[in-house]
Amino acid sequence: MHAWSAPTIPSVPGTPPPLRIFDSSTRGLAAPATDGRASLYVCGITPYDATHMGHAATYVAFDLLHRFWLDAGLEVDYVQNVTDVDDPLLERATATGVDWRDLAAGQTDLFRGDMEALNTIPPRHYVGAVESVPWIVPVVEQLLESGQAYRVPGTGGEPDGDVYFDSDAAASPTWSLGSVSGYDRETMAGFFAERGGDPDRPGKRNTLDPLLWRVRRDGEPSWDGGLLGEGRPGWHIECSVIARRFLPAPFTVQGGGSDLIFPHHEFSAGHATASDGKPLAEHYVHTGMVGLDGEKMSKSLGNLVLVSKLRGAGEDPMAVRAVLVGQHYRTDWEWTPALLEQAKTRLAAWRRRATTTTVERAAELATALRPRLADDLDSPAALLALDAWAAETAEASGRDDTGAGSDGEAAAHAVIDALLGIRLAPTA
Ligand code: 5CA
Ligand code: ZN
Repeated sequence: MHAWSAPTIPSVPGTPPPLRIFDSSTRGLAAPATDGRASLYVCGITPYDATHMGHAATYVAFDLLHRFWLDAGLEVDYVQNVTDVDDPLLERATATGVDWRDLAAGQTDLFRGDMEALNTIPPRHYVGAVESVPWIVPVVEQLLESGQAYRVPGTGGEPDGDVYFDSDAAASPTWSLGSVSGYDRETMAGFFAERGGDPDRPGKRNTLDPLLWRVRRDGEPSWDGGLLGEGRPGWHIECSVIARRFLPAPFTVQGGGSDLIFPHHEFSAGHATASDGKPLAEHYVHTGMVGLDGEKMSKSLGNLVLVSKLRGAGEDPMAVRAVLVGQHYRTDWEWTPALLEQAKTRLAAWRRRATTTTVERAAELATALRPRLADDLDSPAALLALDAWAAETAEASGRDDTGAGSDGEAAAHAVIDALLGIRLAPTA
């Protein structure tokens, strides 16, 4: 499916120091080896409700990584999916009397508009679950054939033949249960039940085994599954197959919110390794959860601050972006209206200061921002450097800003846009 319009990324003289970023699978800082290219897969939305601040924070965080790599002169292959068929989407469609396809298409469109307004670089490949079904079927067939998947007999009203991943049979030196999340069995069991798993389904070999293929049920959409029979894919195999199809094995960074560490990224990796013996990704990077009034912001709870609502109310999307960039990507935080007000004040100060800056001072700004971003994407520190720059007067900084003018302003705008994705120039 199509993504959204790509913004122009200004190029800024100079290069950043090497990146160090926190890898949640090793629980330590990693220095991704990139060799001129980097590849990124970020788990996309399940489009049954509009983009909230938690989604926006996650995509803006990976947009900072994308921009860092571009600034380092790398070619970046970026893939994002859309889970355009899944239980919560189908449930919402039924509850609201809307066709599930219309619900998904409408919400995906809203998301595109939000991402564009927030100045995020689109993925090169934006891929829906529905369009990936024909690629998923042969992978599940092969997992069955190699004994790393099994069929579960029908019981308690469920039909025969759902296919599950055999976590124990698939264990290898490259992947075994817990190797991506680092969680112990008890923690995994808790998250599995909480996040869409079905530990109590009779006939499973390991209660944590996830669904690969759900055979057709009346009233649910289904596709030709070859030897699997009519049905639809499980969630983790979707991302595993899409990532493998468009990115190298392993690719550089698997990204998403920390709510995806287990079971989603654990099993996306497990499925890929069971299929071809290779690790899914070199590094796993996860964003903290954004909350509202003491709870995780989530579509299922309904406690949402929507990007589209703020835009509709006339808020500057760059102020929203400044709130998001002002938080460290790994920290859990709470959205408050005060944060938006603060961001507006900062943004206005940066805009004012840009008009008095010189090209030379703008270059120094880039030199100040880059090491902060290289340090595990410390964007709050980068914004403090912007505040310090904005607080400077020509006198206080001991320099003569008489050389300032539109070149200096354009240079400052370019630095702040290229590295942080914050556009200071008014948009048409
Ligand atoms: N479609 C799947 C991923 S394949 C999914 O999790 N969709 S989602 O719509 O629920 O979330 C989309 C992205 O936003 C995921 O990366 C998720 O981890 C992230 N996310 C969801 N809620 C929050 C939140 N409150 N704070 C930060 N990130 C969040
Ligand atoms: Zn995913």
